[in-house]
Amino acid sequence: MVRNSELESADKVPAQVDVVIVGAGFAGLYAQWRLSKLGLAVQGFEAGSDVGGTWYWNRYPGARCDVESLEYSYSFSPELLQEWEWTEKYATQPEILSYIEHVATRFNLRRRIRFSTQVSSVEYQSAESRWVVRTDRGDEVSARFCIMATGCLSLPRRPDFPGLDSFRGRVFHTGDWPHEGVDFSGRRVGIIGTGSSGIQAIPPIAEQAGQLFVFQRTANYSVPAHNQQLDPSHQRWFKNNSSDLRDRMRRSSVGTLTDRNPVSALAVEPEERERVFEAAWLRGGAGFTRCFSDLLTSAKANEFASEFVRNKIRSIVQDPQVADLLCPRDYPLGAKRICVDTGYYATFNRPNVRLVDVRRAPIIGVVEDGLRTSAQSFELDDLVFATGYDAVTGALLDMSIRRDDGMSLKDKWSTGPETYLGLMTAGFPNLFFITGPGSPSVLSNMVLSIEQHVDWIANCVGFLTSSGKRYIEATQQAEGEWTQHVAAVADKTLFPHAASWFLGANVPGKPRVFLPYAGGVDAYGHKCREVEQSGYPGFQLS
Ligand code: N01
Repeated sequence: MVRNSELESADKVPAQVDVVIVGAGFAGLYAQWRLSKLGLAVQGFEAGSDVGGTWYWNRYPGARCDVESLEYSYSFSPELLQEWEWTEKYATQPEILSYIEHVATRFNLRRRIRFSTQVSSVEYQSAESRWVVRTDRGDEVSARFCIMATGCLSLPRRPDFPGLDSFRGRVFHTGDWPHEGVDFSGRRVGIIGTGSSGIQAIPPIAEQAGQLFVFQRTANYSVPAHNQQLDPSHQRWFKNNSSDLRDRMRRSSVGTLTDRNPVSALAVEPEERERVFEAAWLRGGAGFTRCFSDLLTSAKANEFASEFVRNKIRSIVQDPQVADLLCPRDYPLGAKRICVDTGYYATFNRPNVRLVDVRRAPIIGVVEDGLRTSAQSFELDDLVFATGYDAVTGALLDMSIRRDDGMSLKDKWSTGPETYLGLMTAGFPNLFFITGPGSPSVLSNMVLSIEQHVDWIANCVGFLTSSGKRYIEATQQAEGEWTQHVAAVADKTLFPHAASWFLGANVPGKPRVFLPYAGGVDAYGHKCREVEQSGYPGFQLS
Protein backbone atom coordinates (compact mmCIF):
# COMPACT_ATOMS: atom_id res chain seq x y z
CA MET A 1 0.00 0.00 0.00
CA VAL A 2 1.24 3.51 -0.80
CA ARG A 3 1.37 5.87 2.19
CA ASN A 4 -0.59 9.13 2.06
CA SER A 5 2.47 11.07 3.26
CA GLU A 6 4.08 10.38 -0.10
CA LEU A 7 1.43 12.54 -1.74
CA GLU A 8 2.04 16.02 -0.44
CA SER A 9 1.13 17.99 -3.49
CA ALA A 10 -1.40 17.33 -6.19
CA ASP A 11 1.14 18.58 -8.71
CA LYS A 12 3.38 15.63 -7.92
CA VAL A 13 1.44 12.71 -9.28
CA PRO A 14 2.91 9.47 -7.93
CA ALA A 15 3.48 6.52 -10.20
CA GLN A 16 1.32 4.25 -8.06
CA VAL A 17 -1.65 4.81 -5.79
CA ASP A 18 -4.43 2.70 -4.41
CA VAL A 19 -7.31 4.68 -5.82
CA VAL A 20 -7.77 7.21 -8.63
CA ILE A 21 -10.86 9.41 -8.38
CA VAL A 22 -11.89 11.27 -11.52
CA GLY A 23 -13.85 14.46 -10.78
CA ALA A 24 -14.00 16.86 -7.84
CA GLY A 25 -17.65 17.78 -7.55
CA PHE A 26 -19.91 16.61 -4.73
CA ALA A 27 -19.12 12.97 -5.60
CA GLY A 28 -15.37 13.23 -6.09
CA LEU A 29 -14.85 15.23 -2.92
CA TYR A 30 -16.80 12.88 -0.70
CA ALA A 31 -14.98 9.94 -2.30
CA GLN A 32 -11.65 11.68 -1.49
CA TRP A 33 -12.68 12.01 2.14
CA ARG A 34 -14.13 8.53 2.51
CA LEU A 35 -11.35 6.58 0.73
CA SER A 36 -8.57 8.55 2.43
CA LYS A 37 -10.14 7.67 5.78
CA LEU A 38 -9.47 4.02 4.93
CA GLY A 39 -5.76 4.87 4.90
CA LEU A 40 -5.52 4.39 1.14
CA ALA A 41 -3.39 6.51 -1.15
CA VAL A 42 -5.71 8.49 -3.35
CA GLN A 43 -5.07 10.61 -6.43
CA GLY A 44 -7.76 12.83 -7.91
CA PHE A 45 -8.01 14.54 -11.29
CA GLU A 46 -10.34 17.39 -12.15
CA ALA A 47 -10.79 19.29 -15.43
CA GLY A 48 -11.81 22.53 -13.67
CA SER A 49 -9.29 24.77 -11.95
CA ASP A 50 -10.95 24.10 -8.59
CA VAL A 51 -13.59 21.93 -6.92
CA GLY A 52 -17.33 22.16 -7.63
CA GLY A 53 -18.20 20.00 -10.65
CA THR A 54 -21.61 21.06 -12.01
CA TRP A 55 -21.57 24.08 -9.72
CA TYR A 56 -18.14 25.11 -10.97
CA TRP A 57 -19.21 25.13 -14.63
CA ASN A 58 -22.84 26.28 -14.48
CA ARG A 59 -22.41 29.96 -13.57
CA TYR A 60 -25.16 31.26 -15.85
CA PRO A 61 -27.47 33.94 -14.44
CA GLY A 62 -30.32 32.45 -12.43
CA ALA A 63 -28.54 29.10 -11.80
CA ARG A 64 -29.98 27.60 -8.68
CA CYS A 65 -30.68 24.14 -7.32
CA ASP A 66 -34.24 22.79 -7.42
CA VAL A 67 -33.74 20.58 -4.36
CA GLU A 68 -34.01 22.44 -1.06
CA SER A 69 -30.61 23.54 0.28
CA LEU A 70 -30.88 21.75 3.63
CA GLU A 71 -31.60 18.49 1.83
CA TYR A 72 -29.07 19.10 -0.96
CA SER A 73 -26.06 18.97 1.35
CA TYR A 74 -23.71 16.39 2.80
CA SER A 75 -24.70 14.38 5.84
CA PHE A 76 -21.35 12.72 6.59
CA SER A 77 -20.13 15.31 9.09
CA PRO A 78 -22.31 16.50 11.98
CA GLU A 79 -19.90 19.43 12.52
CA LEU A 80 -20.25 20.54 8.91
CA LEU A 81 -24.02 20.31 9.17
CA GLN A 82 -24.05 22.50 12.28
CA GLU A 83 -21.60 25.13 11.12
CA TRP A 84 -22.87 25.80 7.59
CA GLU A 85 -25.80 28.22 7.37
CA TRP A 86 -27.82 28.17 4.15
CA THR A 87 -29.49 31.47 3.40
CA GLU A 88 -32.27 30.50 0.97
CA LYS A 89 -34.72 27.66 0.51
CA TYR A 90 -33.20 26.95 -2.93
CA ALA A 91 -29.52 27.89 -2.96
CA THR A 92 -27.97 29.87 -5.79
CA GLN A 93 -25.01 28.51 -7.73
CA PRO A 94 -22.55 30.87 -5.95
CA GLU A 95 -23.77 29.72 -2.54
CA ILE A 96 -23.54 26.02 -3.42
CA LEU A 97 -20.08 26.55 -4.88
CA SER A 98 -18.90 28.29 -1.70
CA TYR A 99 -20.29 25.38 0.32
CA ILE A 100 -18.31 22.88 -1.78
CA GLU A 101 -15.18 25.07 -1.55
CA HIS A 102 -15.67 25.26 2.22
CA VAL A 103 -15.91 21.45 2.42
CA ALA A 104 -12.71 21.07 0.37
CA THR A 105 -10.86 23.50 2.64
CA ARG A 106 -12.29 22.26 5.92
CA PHE A 107 -11.38 18.63 5.22
CA ASN A 108 -8.17 19.48 3.36
CA LEU A 109 -9.31 17.66 0.24
CA ARG A 110 -7.55 19.62 -2.49
CA ARG A 111 -4.05 18.35 -1.73
CA ARG A 112 -4.56 15.06 -3.57
CA ILE A 113 -6.37 16.52 -6.57
CA ARG A 114 -4.64 17.66 -9.71
CA PHE A 115 -6.77 20.45 -11.19
CA SER A 116 -7.04 21.75 -14.77
CA THR A 117 -6.31 18.20 -15.84
CA GLN A 118 -8.44 16.05 -18.06
CA VAL A 119 -8.23 12.28 -17.86
CA SER A 120 -7.73 11.06 -21.40
CA SER A 121 -7.48 7.30 -20.98
CA VAL A 122 -8.07 4.65 -18.37
CA GLU A 123 -6.68 1.22 -19.24
CA TYR A 124 -6.93 -2.05 -17.35
CA GLN A 125 -3.76 -4.14 -17.18
CA SER A 126 -5.10 -7.60 -16.57
CA ALA A 127 -1.79 -9.27 -15.53
CA GLU A 128 -1.34 -6.83 -12.64
CA SER A 129 -5.08 -6.24 -12.01
CA ARG A 130 -4.40 -2.48 -12.10
CA TRP A 131 -5.69 0.54 -13.95
CA VAL A 132 -3.33 2.93 -15.73
CA VAL A 133 -4.76 6.43 -15.87
CA ARG A 134 -3.32 8.98 -18.30
CA THR A 135 -4.10 12.70 -18.55
CA ASP A 136 -3.86 15.51 -21.08
CA ARG A 137 -0.92 16.90 -19.05
CA GLY A 138 1.17 13.79 -19.52
CA ASP A 139 0.53 12.20 -16.11
CA GLU A 140 0.50 8.44 -15.84
CA VAL A 141 -0.53 6.74 -12.65
CA SER A 142 -1.30 3.13 -11.85
CA ALA A 143 -4.10 2.35 -9.38
CA ARG A 144 -5.85 -0.69 -8.00
CA PHE A 145 -9.23 1.02 -8.03
CA CYS A 146 -10.69 3.67 -10.25
CA ILE A 147 -13.73 5.71 -9.22
CA MET A 148 -15.57 7.69 -11.86
CA ALA A 149 -17.09 10.73 -10.16
CA THR A 150 -17.56 12.38 -13.52
CA GLY A 151 -21.13 13.65 -13.08
CA CYS A 152 -24.33 12.91 -14.96
CA LEU A 153 -24.66 16.29 -16.67
CA SER A 154 -21.10 17.30 -17.37
CA LEU A 155 -20.57 16.97 -21.12
CA PRO A 156 -22.34 19.98 -22.70
CA ARG A 157 -24.01 19.52 -26.08
CA ARG A 158 -24.04 22.27 -28.65
CA PRO A 159 -25.87 21.62 -31.92
CA ASP A 160 -23.56 21.96 -34.87
CA PHE A 161 -25.48 24.64 -36.78
CA PRO A 162 -24.01 25.46 -40.20
CA GLY A 163 -22.16 28.78 -40.13
CA LEU A 164 -21.70 28.96 -36.36
CA ASP A 165 -18.00 29.79 -36.76
CA SER A 166 -18.87 32.80 -38.89
CA PHE A 167 -20.90 34.47 -36.12
CA ARG A 168 -19.23 37.74 -35.10
CA GLY A 169 -21.03 38.03 -31.77
CA ARG A 170 -20.38 36.25 -28.48
CA VAL A 171 -21.35 32.59 -28.01
CA PHE A 172 -22.04 31.00 -24.61
CA HIS A 173 -23.17 27.63 -23.27
CA THR A 174 -24.94 27.54 -19.90
CA GLY A 175 -22.81 24.55 -18.90
CA ASP A 176 -19.51 26.37 -19.50
CA TRP A 177 -20.22 29.91 -18.40
CA PRO A 178 -17.44 32.56 -18.15
CA HIS A 179 -16.23 32.96 -14.57
CA GLU A 180 -16.21 36.74 -14.82
CA GLY A 181 -19.94 36.81 -15.70
CA VAL A 182 -21.53 38.30 -18.81
CA ASP A 183 -23.06 41.75 -19.23
CA PHE A 184 -26.01 41.63 -21.63
CA SER A 185 -27.04 45.27 -21.09
CA GLY A 186 -28.69 46.73 -24.15
CA ARG A 187 -27.70 43.78 -26.38
CA ARG A 188 -29.73 41.66 -28.79
CA VAL A 189 -29.54 38.19 -27.33
CA GLY A 190 -30.77 34.88 -28.69
CA ILE A 191 -31.16 31.87 -26.40
CA ILE A 192 -31.70 28.37 -27.75
CA GLY A 193 -33.28 25.83 -25.41
CA THR A 194 -36.07 25.88 -22.87
CA GLY A 195 -35.05 23.08 -20.49
CA SER A 196 -34.16 23.69 -16.81
CA SER A 197 -31.10 25.80 -17.70
CA GLY A 198 -32.88 27.98 -20.27
CA ILE A 199 -35.91 28.44 -18.04
CA GLN A 200 -33.67 29.66 -15.20
CA ALA A 201 -31.48 31.89 -17.36
CA ILE A 202 -34.21 33.56 -19.44
CA PRO A 203 -35.76 35.81 -16.73
CA PRO A 204 -32.50 37.45 -15.54
CA ILE A 205 -31.13 37.80 -19.09
CA ALA A 206 -34.42 39.42 -20.15
CA GLU A 207 -34.04 41.97 -17.37
CA GLN A 208 -30.66 43.07 -18.77
CA ALA A 209 -30.86 42.57 -22.50
CA GLY A 210 -32.14 45.17 -24.96
CA GLN A 211 -33.99 42.42 -26.82
CA LEU A 212 -34.22 38.71 -26.04
CA PHE A 213 -35.29 36.09 -28.58
CA VAL A 214 -36.19 32.73 -27.04
CA PHE A 215 -35.88 29.95 -29.63
CA GLN A 216 -38.18 27.20 -28.39
CA ARG A 217 -38.45 23.78 -30.04
CA THR A 218 -40.38 22.03 -27.28
CA ALA A 219 -42.44 23.77 -24.61
CA ASN A 220 -41.63 22.54 -21.12
CA TYR A 221 -43.65 22.19 -17.94
CA SER A 222 -42.36 24.49 -15.22
CA VAL A 223 -43.61 25.09 -11.70
CA PRO A 224 -42.71 28.09 -9.55
CA ALA A 225 -39.93 27.73 -6.98
CA HIS A 226 -41.46 30.27 -4.58
CA ASN A 227 -37.96 30.66 -3.32
CA GLN A 228 -37.52 32.53 -0.02
CA GLN A 229 -35.03 33.32 2.69
CA LEU A 230 -34.60 30.37 5.05
CA ASP A 231 -36.34 30.83 8.34
CA PRO A 232 -33.62 30.42 11.05
CA SER A 233 -35.99 28.39 13.23
CA HIS A 234 -36.66 25.99 10.33
CA GLN A 235 -32.91 25.60 9.78
CA ARG A 236 -32.41 24.93 13.50
CA TRP A 237 -35.21 22.35 13.46
CA PHE A 238 -33.61 20.59 10.47
CA LYS A 239 -30.19 20.51 12.14
CA ASN A 240 -31.56 19.30 15.46
CA ASN A 241 -33.50 16.50 13.81
CA SER A 242 -31.18 15.78 10.92
CA SER A 243 -30.59 12.16 11.76
CA ASP A 244 -34.30 11.27 11.61
CA LEU A 245 -34.89 13.52 8.65
CA ARG A 246 -32.04 11.94 6.64
CA ASP A 247 -33.48 8.52 7.40
CA ARG A 248 -36.82 9.71 6.09
CA MET A 249 -35.14 11.00 2.94
CA ARG A 250 -33.36 7.66 2.42
CA ARG A 251 -36.68 5.85 2.77
CA SER A 252 -38.43 8.11 0.25
CA SER A 253 -38.89 7.70 -3.49
CA VAL A 254 -36.51 10.45 -4.64
CA GLY A 255 -34.42 11.18 -1.55
CA THR A 256 -36.17 14.33 -0.34
CA LEU A 257 -38.64 15.15 2.42
CA THR A 258 -41.47 15.90 -0.02
CA ASP A 259 -42.48 12.32 -0.70
CA ARG A 260 -45.22 10.99 -2.93
CA ASN A 261 -48.82 11.43 -1.79
CA PRO A 262 -50.17 7.84 -1.67
CA VAL A 263 -53.57 8.93 -3.04
CA SER A 264 -54.41 8.46 -6.75
CA ALA A 265 -55.46 11.55 -8.71
CA LEU A 266 -58.25 9.37 -10.11
CA ALA A 267 -59.63 8.45 -6.68
CA VAL A 268 -60.76 11.95 -5.71
CA GLU A 269 -63.47 14.36 -6.84
CA PRO A 270 -62.46 17.06 -9.38
CA GLU A 271 -62.66 19.83 -6.73
CA GLU A 272 -60.33 17.92 -4.42
CA ARG A 273 -57.93 17.24 -7.30
CA GLU A 274 -57.76 20.95 -8.12
CA ARG A 275 -57.27 21.78 -4.45
CA VAL A 276 -54.28 19.40 -4.21
CA PHE A 277 -52.75 20.74 -7.46
CA GLU A 278 -53.25 24.31 -6.29
CA ALA A 279 -51.64 23.57 -2.90
CA ALA A 280 -48.65 21.92 -4.64
CA TRP A 281 -48.34 24.88 -7.03
CA LEU A 282 -48.41 27.33 -4.12
CA ARG A 283 -45.84 25.27 -2.20
CA GLY A 284 -43.73 25.27 -5.37
CA GLY A 285 -40.89 23.02 -6.49
CA ALA A 286 -40.42 19.72 -8.26
CA GLY A 287 -42.52 17.96 -5.60
CA PHE A 288 -45.47 18.93 -7.82
CA THR A 289 -45.04 15.63 -9.70
CA ARG A 290 -45.52 13.75 -6.42
CA CYS A 291 -48.69 15.46 -5.23
CA PHE A 292 -50.61 12.32 -6.27
CA SER A 293 -49.38 8.74 -6.40
CA ASP A 294 -49.91 8.15 -10.10
CA LEU A 295 -48.94 11.28 -12.00
CA LEU A 296 -45.95 9.47 -13.51
CA THR A 297 -47.69 6.15 -14.09
CA SER A 298 -51.22 6.91 -15.30
CA ALA A 299 -51.73 8.89 -18.51
CA LYS A 300 -55.18 9.94 -17.33
CA ALA A 301 -53.97 11.20 -13.95
CA ASN A 302 -51.08 12.92 -15.66
CA GLU A 303 -53.35 14.72 -18.12
CA PHE A 304 -55.19 16.35 -15.19
CA ALA A 305 -51.89 17.71 -13.85
CA SER A 306 -50.70 18.74 -17.33
CA GLU A 307 -53.90 20.66 -18.00
CA PHE A 308 -53.66 22.33 -14.58
CA VAL A 309 -50.21 23.69 -15.52
CA ARG A 310 -51.41 24.75 -18.99
CA ASN A 311 -54.21 26.71 -17.33
CA LYS A 312 -51.65 28.41 -15.09
CA ILE A 313 -49.61 29.37 -18.17
CA ARG A 314 -52.74 30.81 -19.82
CA SER A 315 -53.51 32.80 -16.67
CA ILE A 316 -49.98 34.28 -16.45
CA VAL A 317 -49.09 35.02 -20.08
CA GLN A 318 -51.14 37.91 -21.48
CA ASP A 319 -50.83 37.22 -25.21
CA PRO A 320 -53.01 34.14 -25.90
CA GLN A 321 -50.90 33.09 -28.90
CA VAL A 322 -47.69 33.21 -26.87
CA ALA A 323 -49.41 31.37 -24.00
CA ASP A 324 -50.57 28.71 -26.42
CA LEU A 325 -47.06 28.23 -27.76
CA LEU A 326 -45.71 27.90 -24.20
CA CYS A 327 -48.22 25.14 -23.38
CA PRO A 328 -46.59 21.70 -23.60
CA ARG A 329 -48.83 19.19 -25.36
CA ASP A 330 -46.76 16.43 -26.86
CA TYR A 331 -45.59 14.56 -23.77
CA PRO A 332 -46.75 13.94 -20.19
CA LEU A 333 -45.80 16.32 -17.38
CA GLY A 334 -42.68 15.05 -15.59
CA ALA A 335 -41.69 12.62 -18.37
CA LYS A 336 -39.00 15.17 -19.19
CA ARG A 337 -37.41 16.55 -16.03
CA ILE A 338 -39.91 19.10 -14.67
CA CYS A 339 -38.47 22.62 -14.46
CA VAL A 340 -38.62 24.91 -11.45
CA ASP A 341 -38.56 28.62 -12.17
CA THR A 342 -38.71 32.12 -10.83
CA GLY A 343 -40.85 34.31 -13.06
CA TYR A 344 -40.35 32.30 -16.26
CA TYR A 345 -43.81 32.54 -17.83
CA ALA A 346 -44.30 36.19 -16.74
CA THR A 347 -41.08 37.07 -18.59
CA PHE A 348 -43.00 36.62 -21.85
CA ASN A 349 -45.16 39.65 -20.90
CA ARG A 350 -42.10 41.89 -21.23
CA PRO A 351 -41.98 44.05 -24.36
CA ASN A 352 -38.32 43.13 -25.01
CA VAL A 353 -38.91 39.34 -25.07
CA ARG A 354 -40.06 37.39 -28.09
CA LEU A 355 -40.81 33.67 -28.27
CA VAL A 356 -39.81 32.07 -31.56
CA ASP A 357 -41.23 28.69 -32.52
CA VAL A 358 -38.37 26.67 -33.99
CA ARG A 359 -40.46 23.51 -34.11
CA ARG A 360 -42.60 24.99 -36.90
CA ALA A 361 -39.71 26.85 -38.56
CA PRO A 362 -36.42 25.16 -37.52
CA ILE A 363 -33.07 26.88 -37.15
CA ILE A 364 -31.25 26.39 -40.44
CA GLY A 365 -28.01 28.15 -39.64
CA VAL A 366 -26.00 30.94 -38.11
CA VAL A 367 -24.65 33.86 -40.11
CA GLU A 368 -22.21 36.68 -39.33
CA ASP A 369 -24.79 38.86 -37.66
CA GLY A 370 -27.35 36.42 -36.32
CA LEU A 371 -29.40 33.31 -36.77
CA ARG A 372 -31.73 32.05 -39.47
CA THR A 373 -34.78 29.89 -39.17
CA SER A 374 -36.59 28.51 -42.18
CA ALA A 375 -39.03 31.43 -41.81
CA GLN A 376 -36.98 34.46 -40.73
CA SER A 377 -33.59 36.02 -39.92
CA PHE A 378 -32.73 37.41 -36.47
CA GLU A 379 -29.97 39.94 -35.92
CA LEU A 380 -28.10 39.09 -32.73
CA ASP A 381 -25.13 40.31 -30.68
CA ASP A 382 -25.02 37.26 -28.43
CA LEU A 383 -26.05 33.63 -28.77
CA VAL A 384 -26.68 31.52 -25.67
CA PHE A 385 -26.89 27.75 -25.95
CA ALA A 386 -29.00 26.19 -23.22
CA THR A 387 -29.04 22.97 -25.21
CA GLY A 388 -28.20 20.46 -22.51
CA TYR A 389 -25.84 17.54 -22.13
CA ASP A 390 -24.83 14.14 -23.35
CA ALA A 391 -26.20 12.88 -20.05
CA VAL A 392 -25.17 10.09 -17.67
CA THR A 393 -22.90 8.15 -20.05
CA GLY A 394 -21.46 11.13 -21.98
CA ALA A 395 -18.51 11.97 -19.73
CA LEU A 396 -17.63 8.29 -19.23
CA LEU A 397 -17.55 7.50 -22.92
CA ASP A 398 -15.70 10.71 -23.72
CA MET A 399 -12.67 9.15 -22.00
CA SER A 400 -11.06 6.12 -23.49
CA ILE A 401 -11.87 3.43 -20.90
CA ARG A 402 -10.55 0.09 -22.08
CA ARG A 403 -8.86 -3.17 -21.18
CA ASP A 404 -5.48 -4.23 -22.48
CA ASP A 405 -7.12 -6.95 -24.60
CA GLY A 406 -8.76 -4.17 -26.65
CA MET A 407 -12.28 -4.20 -25.26
CA SER A 408 -13.51 -0.63 -24.66
CA LEU A 409 -16.43 0.63 -22.60
CA LYS A 410 -17.65 2.45 -25.72
CA ASP A 411 -17.85 -0.84 -27.64
CA LYS A 412 -19.41 -2.65 -24.74
CA TRP A 413 -22.13 0.02 -24.35
CA SER A 414 -22.68 0.59 -28.07
CA THR A 415 -26.32 -0.49 -27.75
CA GLY A 416 -26.78 1.12 -24.34
CA PRO A 417 -25.13 0.99 -20.92
CA GLU A 418 -25.15 -2.24 -18.96
CA THR A 419 -24.31 -2.17 -15.28
CA TYR A 420 -25.07 -4.00 -12.10
CA LEU A 421 -26.76 -1.50 -9.77
CA GLY A 422 -25.28 1.37 -11.77
CA LEU A 423 -22.07 0.77 -9.84
CA MET A 424 -19.96 -1.56 -11.99
CA THR A 425 -19.93 -3.18 -15.40
CA ALA A 426 -18.78 -6.74 -16.25
CA GLY A 427 -15.34 -6.99 -17.82
CA PHE A 428 -14.03 -3.88 -16.03
CA PRO A 429 -12.90 -5.00 -12.57
CA ASN A 430 -12.34 -2.48 -9.76
CA LEU A 431 -13.89 0.33 -11.85
CA PHE A 432 -16.74 2.04 -10.00
CA PHE A 433 -19.26 4.57 -11.24
CA ILE A 434 -20.83 7.08 -8.88
CA THR A 435 -24.50 7.61 -9.79
CA GLY A 436 -23.93 5.61 -12.96
CA PRO A 437 -26.56 4.43 -15.44
CA GLY A 438 -29.00 2.01 -13.82
CA SER A 439 -29.02 3.83 -10.47
CA PRO A 440 -31.56 6.46 -9.25
CA SER A 441 -29.05 9.27 -9.95
CA VAL A 442 -30.78 12.07 -11.88
CA LEU A 443 -34.24 11.00 -10.67
CA SER A 444 -33.15 11.59 -7.09
CA ASN A 445 -31.57 14.11 -4.74
CA MET A 446 -28.07 13.79 -6.19
CA VAL A 447 -26.17 14.54 -2.98
CA LEU A 448 -28.00 11.82 -1.08
CA SER A 449 -27.45 9.30 -3.91
CA ILE A 450 -23.79 10.29 -4.15
CA GLU A 451 -23.24 9.63 -0.45
CA GLN A 452 -25.02 6.29 -0.71
CA HIS A 453 -22.83 5.22 -3.65
CA VAL A 454 -19.57 6.44 -2.15
CA ASP A 455 -20.35 4.67 1.13
CA TRP A 456 -21.10 1.44 -0.73
CA ILE A 457 -17.90 1.71 -2.77
CA ALA A 458 -15.78 2.60 0.29
CA ASN A 459 -17.19 -0.35 2.24
CA CYS A 460 -16.51 -2.62 -0.73
CA VAL A 461 -12.93 -1.40 -1.18
CA GLY A 462 -12.37 -1.70 2.60
CA PHE A 463 -13.69 -5.26 2.52
CA LEU A 464 -11.49 -6.27 -0.45
CA THR A 465 -8.43 -4.72 1.13
CA SER A 466 -8.94 -6.31 4.54
CA SER A 467 -9.79 -9.72 3.10
CA GLY A 468 -6.80 -9.76 0.75
CA LYS A 469 -8.88 -9.92 -2.43
CA ARG A 470 -7.49 -8.39 -5.60
CA TYR A 471 -10.59 -7.45 -7.42
CA ILE A 472 -14.36 -7.29 -7.73
CA GLU A 473 -16.30 -7.39 -10.96
CA ALA A 474 -20.01 -7.50 -11.81
CA THR A 475 -21.09 -10.83 -13.30
CA GLN A 476 -22.64 -10.86 -16.78
CA GLN A 477 -25.72 -12.54 -15.39
CA ALA A 478 -26.38 -10.04 -12.59
CA GLU A 479 -25.72 -7.16 -14.95
CA GLY A 480 -28.06 -8.57 -17.63
CA GLU A 481 -30.85 -9.12 -15.12
CA TRP A 482 -30.40 -5.68 -13.56
CA THR A 483 -30.37 -3.94 -16.94
CA GLN A 484 -33.61 -5.72 -17.86
CA HIS A 485 -35.10 -4.78 -14.50
CA VAL A 486 -34.18 -1.09 -15.00
CA ALA A 487 -35.92 -1.12 -18.39
CA ALA A 488 -38.96 -3.00 -17.08
CA VAL A 489 -39.42 -0.55 -14.20
CA ALA A 490 -39.16 2.42 -16.59
CA ASP A 491 -41.69 0.81 -18.92
CA LYS A 492 -44.26 0.85 -16.13
CA THR A 493 -43.97 4.65 -15.98
CA LEU A 494 -44.68 7.48 -18.40
CA PHE A 495 -40.97 8.38 -18.67
CA PRO A 496 -40.45 6.61 -22.01
CA HIS A 497 -43.29 8.70 -23.49
CA ALA A 498 -41.06 11.75 -23.97
CA ALA A 499 -38.03 12.17 -26.23
CA SER A 500 -35.84 13.25 -23.33
CA TRP A 501 -32.20 13.12 -22.30
CA PHE A 502 -33.25 10.46 -19.74
CA LEU A 503 -33.53 8.24 -22.84
CA GLY A 504 -30.57 9.67 -24.72
CA ALA A 505 -33.00 11.10 -27.27
CA ASN A 506 -31.27 14.51 -27.37
CA VAL A 507 -28.04 13.14 -28.83
CA PRO A 508 -28.15 11.97 -32.45
CA GLY A 509 -27.12 8.33 -32.69
CA LYS A 510 -27.21 7.67 -28.94
CA PRO A 511 -29.01 4.40 -28.11
CA ARG A 512 -32.50 4.99 -26.75
CA VAL A 513 -32.21 3.38 -23.35
CA PHE A 514 -33.78 4.72 -20.20
CA LEU A 515 -30.67 5.67 -18.22
CA PRO A 516 -31.63 6.11 -14.54
CA TYR A 517 -33.33 3.58 -12.28
CA ALA A 518 -36.96 4.61 -11.69
CA GLY A 519 -37.68 2.12 -8.88
CA GLY A 520 -37.02 4.68 -6.14
CA VAL A 521 -34.24 5.56 -3.73
CA ASP A 522 -35.73 3.46 -0.94
CA ALA A 523 -36.00 0.16 -2.87
CA TYR A 524 -32.63 0.76 -4.52
CA GLY A 525 -30.86 1.49 -1.21
CA HIS A 526 -32.38 -1.64 0.28
CA LYS A 527 -31.07 -3.76 -2.62
CA CYS A 528 -27.55 -2.29 -2.33
CA ARG A 529 -27.46 -2.95 1.43
CA GLU A 530 -28.63 -6.50 0.92
CA VAL A 531 -25.89 -7.16 -1.65
CA GLU A 532 -23.24 -5.69 0.64
CA GLN A 533 -24.42 -7.62 3.70
CA SER A 534 -24.64 -10.96 1.94
CA GLY A 535 -21.08 -11.04 0.59
CA TYR A 536 -21.65 -9.35 -2.78
CA PRO A 537 -23.80 -11.83 -4.75
CA GLY A 538 -23.88 -10.78 -8.41
CA PHE A 539 -20.23 -9.83 -8.21
CA GLN A 540 -17.21 -12.02 -8.73
CA LEU A 541 -14.46 -11.53 -6.14
CA SER A 542 -10.97 -12.85 -6.63
O1 N01 B 1 -30.88 20.77 -20.96
P1 N01 B 1 -32.19 20.05 -21.57
P2 N01 B 1 -30.76 21.70 -19.66
N1 N01 B 1 -32.68 23.41 -31.82
O2 N01 B 1 -31.64 18.91 -22.38
C1 N01 B 1 -33.21 22.48 -26.82
C2 N01 B 1 -30.39 19.63 -14.82
N2 N01 B 1 -30.49 21.02 -14.43
O3 N01 B 1 -29.35 22.11 -19.56
O4 N01 B 1 -36.67 19.59 -25.98
C3 N01 B 1 -33.53 23.93 -30.91
O5 N01 B 1 -33.18 19.74 -20.57
C4 N01 B 1 -34.09 21.35 -26.36
O6 N01 B 1 -35.23 21.25 -27.17
P3 N01 B 1 -36.01 19.81 -27.31
C5 N01 B 1 -31.79 19.04 -14.92
O7 N01 B 1 -31.76 17.70 -14.56
C6 N01 B 1 -30.99 21.27 -13.20
O8 N01 B 1 -31.81 22.75 -19.67
O9 N01 B 1 -34.92 18.79 -27.55
N3 N01 B 1 -33.54 23.58 -29.62
C7 N01 B 1 -34.36 21.79 -24.93
O10 N01 B 1 -35.34 22.76 -24.86
C8 N01 B 1 -32.08 19.24 -16.37
O11 N01 B 1 -33.11 18.44 -16.88
C9 N01 B 1 -31.15 22.55 -12.79
O12 N01 B 1 -36.91 19.99 -28.44
C10 N01 B 1 -32.66 22.68 -29.21
C11 N01 B 1 -33.02 22.41 -24.53
O13 N01 B 1 -32.33 22.74 -25.73
C12 N01 B 1 -30.74 18.94 -16.98
O14 N01 B 1 -29.82 19.56 -16.10
C13 N01 B 1 -30.82 23.60 -13.63
C14 N01 B 1 -31.74 22.08 -30.08
C15 N01 B 1 -32.14 21.46 -23.74
O15 N01 B 1 -32.78 21.15 -22.53
C16 N01 B 1 -30.51 19.47 -18.37
O16 N01 B 1 -31.11 20.76 -18.47
C17 N01 B 1 -30.30 23.32 -14.86
C18 N01 B 1 -31.78 22.48 -31.44
N4 N01 B 1 -30.95 21.94 -32.35
C19 N01 B 1 -30.14 22.02 -15.26
N5 N01 B 1 -30.98 21.21 -29.38
C20 N01 B 1 -31.72 22.78 -11.45
O17 N01 B 1 -31.34 22.21 -10.47
C21 N01 B 1 -31.43 21.25 -28.11
N6 N01 B 1 -32.44 22.14 -28.01
C22 N01 B 1 -32.80 23.71 -11.37
